[in-house]
Amino acid sequence: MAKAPAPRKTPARKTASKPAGKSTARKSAPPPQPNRERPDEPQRFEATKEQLLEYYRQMLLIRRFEEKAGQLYGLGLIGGFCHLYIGQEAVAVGLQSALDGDKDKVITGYRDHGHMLAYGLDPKVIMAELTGRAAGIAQGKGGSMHMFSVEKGFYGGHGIVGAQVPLGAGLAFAQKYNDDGGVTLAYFGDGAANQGQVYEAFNMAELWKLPIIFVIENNQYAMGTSVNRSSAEDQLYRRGESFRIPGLQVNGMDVLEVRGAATVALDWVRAGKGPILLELKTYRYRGHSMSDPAKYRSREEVQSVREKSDPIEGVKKDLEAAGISEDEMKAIDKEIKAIIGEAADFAESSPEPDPDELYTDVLVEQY
Ligand SMILES: Cc1ncc(C[n+]2csc(CCOP(=O)(O)OP(=O)(O)O)c2C)c(N)n1
Ligand SMILES: [Mg+2]
Repeated sequence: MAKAPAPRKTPARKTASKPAGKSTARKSAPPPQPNRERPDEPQRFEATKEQLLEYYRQMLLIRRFEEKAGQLYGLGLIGGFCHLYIGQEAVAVGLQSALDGDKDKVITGYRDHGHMLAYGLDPKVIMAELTGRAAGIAQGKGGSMHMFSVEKGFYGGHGIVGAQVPLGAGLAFAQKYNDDGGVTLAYFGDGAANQGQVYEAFNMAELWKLPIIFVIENNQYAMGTSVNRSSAEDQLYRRGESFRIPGLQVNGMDVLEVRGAATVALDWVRAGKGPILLELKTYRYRGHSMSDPAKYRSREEVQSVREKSDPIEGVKKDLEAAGISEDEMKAIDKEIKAIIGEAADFAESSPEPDPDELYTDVLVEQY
């Protein structure tokens, strides 16, 4: 019978501090395996009547809120920057309606009012923040771009393009570390997708299999340039490929398609497979911010998108098909109008912060 080979001895590594004979070599981690599995092809979500009505209600709430914010800005009641979400409503509503509000987290850039509304934050405190009032969600000191609610799992509101992406990876790291089952949704724009820090975050997120969904809101334009003019790879869902992060391209003007993609992405991440990237093809109707001459596109282009692919008109067709009458939809419109009117009245009439508040909330702790 052949003798079993003697176990191979690992040669001892010589170090100055340790006696020879004991290996101090660190076991290196196995090389990462290629991520060959692909997520399922998303299906258009089959919503119940109640869900459809809820999506319609939320999208309309965002649209009317943003229209009112635009008016208040024109009246000089809102200062500083203000970026409206009109046209993109189906993205935040379709994705966030699939989240678990108790454990999931959301982080985004400066175009943040819609995401906050879609995550159930009170329109009154968002509007009060816009007008710089003490009752605002950041006590009137953050304004349009810097809203935050740890309580609701909403981590901002960030003015530095792309900065929310590594911060989002940090949130997901904490979720994994604490093993709390939560997922982070990190939104960023097509312009932000060309930022270097985004790719550092992609690398770490995939390496550590963090529970994060990277969401590129491709509204076709950054500040004054179209995505096609500024991006060597303009199929943004492919941007995670060299990090083995799978990507899906989704029609961001159809709330049910968005909701369908959310299911696939959440299943992927919750199964411990690491990050996934969603590119939502959408469109912003208004200028980049309130002061945008919009010379990079024609009025006809905007009009054509409004006529052919408006997300609210789209869901109305689904509502009709589900047997919801015009009158029922009108009743919701009326209800939303009242909520927005109330939020604007509140924002105009509540007091500004006390001047002493200038010195609070500057640092988390006292030094
Ligand atoms: C690091 C950094 N660079 C530049 C800016 C100025 N800036 C603000 S928004 C923006 C365009 C970003 O476009 P995109 O990511 O497509 O988002 P969108 O505004 O379309 O939602 C730029 C260049 C900034 N705020 N931060
Ligand atoms: Mg953009």
